[in-house]
Amino acid sequence: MQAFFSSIFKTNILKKKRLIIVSNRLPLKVSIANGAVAFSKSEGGLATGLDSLYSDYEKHWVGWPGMYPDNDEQKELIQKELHALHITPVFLTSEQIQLFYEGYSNSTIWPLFHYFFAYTHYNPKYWDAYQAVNRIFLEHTILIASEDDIIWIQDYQLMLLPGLLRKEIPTARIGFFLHIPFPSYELFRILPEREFLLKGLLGADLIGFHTIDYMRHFISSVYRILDLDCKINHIYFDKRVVNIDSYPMGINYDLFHNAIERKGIVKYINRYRRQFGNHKIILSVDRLDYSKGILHRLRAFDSFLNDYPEFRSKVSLVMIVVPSRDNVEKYQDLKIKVDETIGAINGRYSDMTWVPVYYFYRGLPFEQLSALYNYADIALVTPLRDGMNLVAKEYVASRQNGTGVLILSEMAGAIVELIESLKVNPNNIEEIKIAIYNALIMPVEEQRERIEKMQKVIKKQNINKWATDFLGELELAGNKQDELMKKIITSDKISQLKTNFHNAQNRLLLFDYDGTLAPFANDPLKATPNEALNKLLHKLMLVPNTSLVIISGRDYTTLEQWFPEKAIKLYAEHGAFFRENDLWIKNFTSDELWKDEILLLFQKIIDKTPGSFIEVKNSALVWHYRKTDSWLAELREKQLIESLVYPCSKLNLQIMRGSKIVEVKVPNVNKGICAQQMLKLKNWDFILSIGDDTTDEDMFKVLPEEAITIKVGRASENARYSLSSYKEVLKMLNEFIT
Ligand code: GDG
Repeated sequence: MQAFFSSIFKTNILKKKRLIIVSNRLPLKVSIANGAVAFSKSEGGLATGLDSLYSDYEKHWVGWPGMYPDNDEQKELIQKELHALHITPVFLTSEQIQLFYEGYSNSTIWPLFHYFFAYTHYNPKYWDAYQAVNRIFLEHTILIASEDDIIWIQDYQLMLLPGLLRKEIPTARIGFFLHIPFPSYELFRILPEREFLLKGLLGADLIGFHTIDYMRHFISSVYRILDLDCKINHIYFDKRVVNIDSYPMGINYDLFHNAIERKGIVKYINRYRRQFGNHKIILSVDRLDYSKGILHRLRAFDSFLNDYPEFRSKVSLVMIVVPSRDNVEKYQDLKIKVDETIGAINGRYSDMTWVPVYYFYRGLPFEQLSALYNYADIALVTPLRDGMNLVAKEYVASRQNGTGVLILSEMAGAIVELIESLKVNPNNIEEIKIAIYNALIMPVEEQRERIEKMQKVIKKQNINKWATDFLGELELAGNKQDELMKKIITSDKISQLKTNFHNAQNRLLLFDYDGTLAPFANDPLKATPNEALNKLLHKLMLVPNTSLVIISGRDYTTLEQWFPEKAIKLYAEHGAFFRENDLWIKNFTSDELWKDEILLLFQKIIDKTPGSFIEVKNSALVWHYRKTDSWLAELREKQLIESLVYPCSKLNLQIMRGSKIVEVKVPNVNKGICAQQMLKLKNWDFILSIGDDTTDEDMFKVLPEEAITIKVGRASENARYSLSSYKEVLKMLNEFIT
């Protein structure tokens, strides 16, 4: 027993970094017999996977022990024993398990995320319990976690926990891994609580999925449901950047590959050899679950025996079905159907010396399972949906002599890596039937070639690599997060800046307008400065020796109308024009002949993109897509830029991507040039530059190091500080003048 736990909780006393794993279930089962606490391993992909995780961290585990203590004494006894092993048990009542685990987790999320829409069951009580239990996990986690710890939350039962934890321990490194598929937006959007789940997940610094597809679906849901700023695999949420990536979970390769060297396993293999003789064996191993495609598989085997009678008496299917969730109705129904189907097949085909399906409705000890992996000629792994599927990998790893055939569903995450398997659509009975036939007649050389290639892949991408990659990137993401956090201007910093502002002799204020001093409006003409902003700017202008400059992408007619006070220096169209006294001066040399050709290209895109439009400026043409569906906008943006590259290089024009815009403009005009012109005018001893857009980066770049550069929204490498929105900018500036 002690050996089992020391293998889970190998700690390195030299490095003290603490890793707290939080999962619904602990990697062990607890029971009480004769007043003593007893532990045993628990089955399931996650427990099996993390069980063999070795790392340099001091590891702690928080989770449900899988039982209900009879009284407080028992609870305390379990707690004591588990605490000594760095395990914090979360005790839940049977009602909580019924509503949170069997309910929201397994009757709502599980079916929906596995594309079993019709099985999805709603009950407001489920959601209440899900929230309540996530909070209970929070309470237990914060009892042991501190801000220097790494907290790694596992799976769909705890999707609210990252957000809850983030509020309690804002600087902790929080990671989340989803072991099941993340469904397409079209399915996910059905959930009434979709927004809360997404926001809960976004409390993490890093969210991991098994495959790129799940990751893509998640990002698409975030885009569409929360309308957040997403850049490739980074999502900007609540002043933080959340990283999203795929980490295909692996297995303990050596454990399975070398298992055949164990005496206990050889004993079983010999026993099977005696029993099955020359019969070919097809193996299938799953938890009892409708997502695993057990019935389809049986139908395919039935059809195989029917259509290839020459294989009767020569091949048997060994089917291990591990009992699971037997309190959920759908699972009870499935069990009955599986029993009936197997009974029917065996009744139809078996003879005195041959049984077509050997059925075990129980979990087998590791030795026996491993012996079967070694003995079976074929593994038939055909889930209708599966996050990853570790059984497929374990079978391949176990084939030390290189023979064997893996038939694998294209709906399992594992298919991405196991491309040398015989790929089948698990809904296509005919295809599975033919795959069984092809597997049975596959020459040994081909088997070896395929198995060897797959072994190479899964040997490398093993469980340790999975955990190390995830944790390494979580730490990196956390470090980057710290850097960004340092840039956020605190109220202390504002007081200090205010003092500097008032002590200065010559002040230069360089402000962008949209998104910096005012919010974005769907119709750009409606983003007029309001009275409060006008008052603020007026007060700033009245501070002696202060030059207030607005450098905007807007055309000069609009700026003139919005800011008639001549004391404000205005740069329009990113500096293509500037106002001097009453005059607008052109700051570039090219003509406007280029516009017709470019307009045609813009028009083509607009016709196909509802909600987008063109803004025609003197020095530029702008395509706006703020109101367009984000995926469509992304596609059209790419198409537009592709079509612009050649004409723009021919006409010597610049293509620029901004905040929900693509702009084509004359060259040698940018906000950096405006800022440089202003720098030359005086010996400024207080320079404040604020902007939210990529075009403002040019301004930040040219300013001296001591300038106070502030990026609004997502922090930028070129700006020293950041503020989350225009509201905070206004708050800070108001502070300066009070
Ligand atoms: C979830 C996702 C994802 C099974 N029967 C016995 C036994 N097992 C072990 C296997 C394997 C594990 O249980 C099953 O793992 P899977 O990956 O196939 O499936 P889930 O339990 O549904 O796991 C899944 C996984 O999380 C990891 O992220 O791959 O997609 O649904 O390791 O060996 N072990 C023993 N006896 C059995 O009878 N000893």
